Amino acid sequence: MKTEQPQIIRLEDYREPAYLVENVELVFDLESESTRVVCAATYYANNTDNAPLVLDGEDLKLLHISLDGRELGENDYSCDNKSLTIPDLPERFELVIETEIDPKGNTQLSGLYQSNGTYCTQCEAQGFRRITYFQDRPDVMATYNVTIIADKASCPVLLSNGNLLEHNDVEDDQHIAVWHDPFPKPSYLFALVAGDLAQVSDTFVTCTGRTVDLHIFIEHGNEDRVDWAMESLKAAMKWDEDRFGLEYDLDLYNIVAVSDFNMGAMENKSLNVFNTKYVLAKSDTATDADYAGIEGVIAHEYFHNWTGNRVTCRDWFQLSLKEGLTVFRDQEFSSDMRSRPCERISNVKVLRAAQFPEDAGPLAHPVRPEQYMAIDNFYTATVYNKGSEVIRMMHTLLGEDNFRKGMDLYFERHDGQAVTCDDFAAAMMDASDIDLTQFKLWYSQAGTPEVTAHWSYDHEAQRFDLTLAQHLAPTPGQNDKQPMHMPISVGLLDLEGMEILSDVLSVSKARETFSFENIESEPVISLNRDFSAPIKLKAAYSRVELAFLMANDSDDFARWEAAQTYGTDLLLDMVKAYQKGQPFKKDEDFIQALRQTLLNDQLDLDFIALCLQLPTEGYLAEQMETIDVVAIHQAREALRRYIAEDLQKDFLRIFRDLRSDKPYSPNAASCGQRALKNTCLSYLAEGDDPACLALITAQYHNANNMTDRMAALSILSNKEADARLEALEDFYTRFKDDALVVDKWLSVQAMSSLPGTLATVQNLMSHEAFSIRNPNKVRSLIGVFAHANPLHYHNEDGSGYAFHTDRILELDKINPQIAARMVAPLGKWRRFDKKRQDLMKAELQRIIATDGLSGDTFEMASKSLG
Ligand code: B3K
Ligand code: ZN
Repeated sequence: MKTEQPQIIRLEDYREPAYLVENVELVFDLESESTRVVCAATYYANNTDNAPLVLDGEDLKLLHISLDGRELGENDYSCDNKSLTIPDLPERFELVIETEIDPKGNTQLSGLYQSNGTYCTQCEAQGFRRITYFQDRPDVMATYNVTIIADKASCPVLLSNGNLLEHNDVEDDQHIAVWHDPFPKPSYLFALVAGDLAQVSDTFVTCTGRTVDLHIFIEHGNEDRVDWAMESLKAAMKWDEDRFGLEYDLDLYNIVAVSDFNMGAMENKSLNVFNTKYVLAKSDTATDADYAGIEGVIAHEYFHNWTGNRVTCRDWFQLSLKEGLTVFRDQEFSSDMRSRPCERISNVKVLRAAQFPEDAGPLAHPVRPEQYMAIDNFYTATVYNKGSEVIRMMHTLLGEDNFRKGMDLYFERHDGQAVTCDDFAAAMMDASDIDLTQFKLWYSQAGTPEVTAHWSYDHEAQRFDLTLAQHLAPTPGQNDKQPMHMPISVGLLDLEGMEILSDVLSVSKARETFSFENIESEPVISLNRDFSAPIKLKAAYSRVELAFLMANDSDDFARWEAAQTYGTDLLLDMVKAYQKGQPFKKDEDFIQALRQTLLNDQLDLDFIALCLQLPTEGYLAEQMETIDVVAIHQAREALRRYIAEDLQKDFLRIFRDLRSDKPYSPNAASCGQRALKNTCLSYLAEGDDPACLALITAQYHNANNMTDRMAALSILSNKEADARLEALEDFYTRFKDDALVVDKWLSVQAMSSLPGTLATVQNLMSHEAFSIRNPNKVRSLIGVFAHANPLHYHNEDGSGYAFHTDRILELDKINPQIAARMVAPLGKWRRFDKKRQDLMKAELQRIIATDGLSGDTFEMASKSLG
């Protein structure tokens, strides 16, 4: 089969739907390989004159169509593998369509499919068309009535959106459930689940005193792993009432966890479907990071009930309307639940690791993209994480009170509608009287602005001048860029480290000078505090100033940032030395600055742990014109060894002090304690001292929680020692029946810097633990290798690239969405030396030349080639 070039869909071509739908009646007769779906819908013309009705459909077997009770013959409509078109329609009509689908054969996990025998759906963005023929676009909103008929023994649980109206036994051991969702919704929020699942229930009483039943459905045997998800859900419901005045709107909220899922979770109205990874946790199987992830994702999906479901997107170009805003909301929630500075730091780390490279490469696109081939390729860090930064900047520019007024106005105006990013910005502007016209360029201009800062102090005039100049480099399809409007938060510190001034500058010109008067002595400036704008800041700080900010800045983010900037500066010098064959120089001042941080008892432990972590290899790579993965790895390892040598005693003492026999708790304070203890342990491991190896091995075996066990295993996985193999074997034996823990076992091996890692990964592909059909397994093994192991992935013999490409092509036939999402690392070819460039390009060409390639993968590979 030749690859069909996918069509480009453009924002400028947006037209309202020709017909709107009032109500959808769906009947599902569930059979594993041949499910029958009857869809009866009431359509009415939307100011269109006798336009044909074009319904989307994919992988459907059409059985019958009838229009107002009359069965249509083949001459009454036309149908191909993408759509069904019916001409000559009245103003208002009822259309009944019967289709047959094959849930068991659905390996794409889009539409209706089976996961370990459970029927479940994933309709965002375009999965509903794989269930029935429909105008599968978010601006067609309807109420839904859903009838599910299934075998009672194998599918005792039958769920859909909204309220359960009826549940009865019928003949032949079948039963039937009827659900009604009173809120009009787009098809992407439709959901159905049927299977043999266990259920854990609780209730939440809303601010107006209504009781909401909460249920979490999981596979039998997992009942003891849902407490944290349930706690998180209740906390999120309460937080949304307190912070945004948003109350839940139905009497029932269901969450179902399935093990085969293309992403993290899905916010279907009152029936969220989740990847088990974001539901199941107990202390001996989940790490602190897993607990935090569950809290964040449970909250994110819950928050979508208002930002996404009650007010949805007019079209998929507006995806960030719901995603950017909901990420902002979940980040704020997590900041209120745990340490705000640490949450901000980890959000910025994600932005820098995933979004900045996207903005700087061939796949750069604006927060509101203007064109796409496959919308599934646009669930990106730009739409989500940069989208959230855009909302955060509005929040900073408007202030909390005005922002809240803007949110209230947004819901007042648009509840029940499908709207645009412009509508959101208009509500913010109208509520605050702050002009966001220029600010909206953040939605349309791709790329990360570079802001250069220069400053000078005039002793005579007692004035401090700060000049900021911004530059936005061209991105694909956008050569000329306008200056952006951004809030830059600054502070001035005197030489004792006291804060003289703090302010948020509203920056809007290409070059602009801000003067601060009555500054009595030369201050040190702290810039872009709290990462107030998602920019690359170029500021000529001396190392002395960076150490000063590390020790004194009152803004914790800026304090951490100073440590990162200092570390980066140092490491890039070491990279150069390595490339020239020169010995590394040890910078005692940096190590002493880290020591001061380590010993500062005013700081939170999780914050100290973050400050002690050097910039990642990936971050360092982004700072280099031509990436040298070997030099980066060597330099970073050497600096870690220097730190470990000089601070060994401190690390050992703190490690011992922080060890605890207390039962595990996921609260922020205990997480901080473990984070710092394990950071100390990882430095202690640098010396290859047998006593330290014994400490690590002991922690691995004696840990009473997965965070500590996994921390020890990660350290061991990089050690050429028998202890590594023993621990890996022990880990698998202990946890082989636990899919989520096996994922960790795969990842830790895929990340190893030891020689032979690619061979290990290749062997693991045929291990009983691995399945290419399960997205979690694919991400844990292949995804982690390609994204998080630069040293081996970019091996100069090209073996990493070839292995990766083979897997992309293998996956493309099974699950194109997952295959396409794996292409990005190859798209970084421009950043490497000629030899690697050629190897990477050749692999991209090999992908494109493959017959029958999916549109999703074609888009990513062709754009990556440029
Ligand atoms: N809205 C879903 C993502 C759907 C992805 C479709 N390819 C989850 C979320 O962002 O909440
Ligand atoms: Zn979302």
